[in-house]
This record gives sequence, C-alpha cells and structure tokens, in this order.
Amino acid sequence: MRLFVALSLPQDLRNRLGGLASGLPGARWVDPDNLHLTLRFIGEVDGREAEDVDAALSGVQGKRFSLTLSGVGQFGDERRPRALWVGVEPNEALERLQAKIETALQRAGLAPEKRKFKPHVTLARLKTHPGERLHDYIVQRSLFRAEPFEVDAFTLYSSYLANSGAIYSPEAVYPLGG
Ligand code: 2AM
Repeated sequence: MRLFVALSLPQDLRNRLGGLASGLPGARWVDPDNLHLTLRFIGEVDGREAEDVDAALSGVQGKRFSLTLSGVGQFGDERRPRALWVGVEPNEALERLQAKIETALQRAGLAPEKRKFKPHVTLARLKTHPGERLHDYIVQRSLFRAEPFEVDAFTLYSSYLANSGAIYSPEAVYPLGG
C-alpha cells in the first residue's frame, strides 16, 4: 500500500478552499474531500512495514495547536509550473510535529526524507501551462487567509489510484494532547 502522513482539514475549511478552484483553464483541481496538508510522504510499503509505521506514529507525542492557511503560490518554475498551493502562516508547533514524525519514521527504518518540509495544501496540478492567467490567478489571491483551525490529531492515509483519480483513506488517527 501507498502511505502518507497528513493533517486532515475541517469541512468548512475545505469548502472555503474549494472556492479557490476556478478561473484557471487547464488546472486539475483537487477534489475538496481530498484536500490535506502532507507532513510526510512514505510511499509503497508492505503489511509488515505498515505495522512498523503505525507503531512509530503511535509513539509520537505532541500538543494540539492552531494553524492558519494563507497565501497562494506555485511549485515548479516560470516555464514549467507543476502545482498550485495554499501556504501556511509560520508555525513552530507544526515544524516540531513534522520533525517528531520524521524522527519516529527514521527510527522505524525508513530512509530520511531529503526534501525540506514546505508546508502547503495542494489545490491543483497543472498538466499544461495556463499561460499568463497563472500570474493573475496568484496575484488576485495573494491575500487569501483562512480562519485559524485547531489541529488536534494527525492521520496516516493510504492512497489508491483509481481511474477517477486518487482516493485517500484514513487508516489511523493519532491524537495530540492538550
Ligand atoms: P503534494 O500535495 O505536494 O502533491 C499524497 O500523494 C500526498 O503526498 C500529496 O499531498 C503529495 O504532495 C505527497 N506526495 C506524493 N508523492 C510524493 C513524493 N514522491 N514525495 C513527496 N511527497 C509526495
């Protein structure tokens, strides 16, 4: 199975983000039900490794915290933009949680993640260059700021690639303390 660790987002926040999903031809918008903030991509594992991952994540102790999504940007360069995302206001608690998860997974035998953690919620994937409208889209939404929300857990998801697109299923939820 293909696994990743993420924060789920409250329904009203996902609806709000869903409101950003227009005005850009060629963008493949993420279904609002699938919007999430990835903390650690794990990838393909067998049943035994999945159990080790679950045990490692169960041991992560963290405190709940507040998080605010804000700003819109792109991954990829000017010539080949790959994805559109909503960013996160600087958040030390989020960085700490992500670092604890990384440490726990490495102890469980996973290879270290080489990419620097750039917290974001992917809104759309760009298969073709949307042209000048991409710049306008980002500028017009640069002041986007959602209501803060309380992060009281993190989730291990499995990802299954169906004909209709990726289906994400929560496999385990790990609560954060008060
Ligand atoms: P993305 O949102 O930036 O595309 C489930 O696929 C999640 O894991 C997605 O949120 C995706 O991040 C991330 N992901 C997918 N493949 C990845 C990879 N090879 N390395 C790191 N993250 C990946």
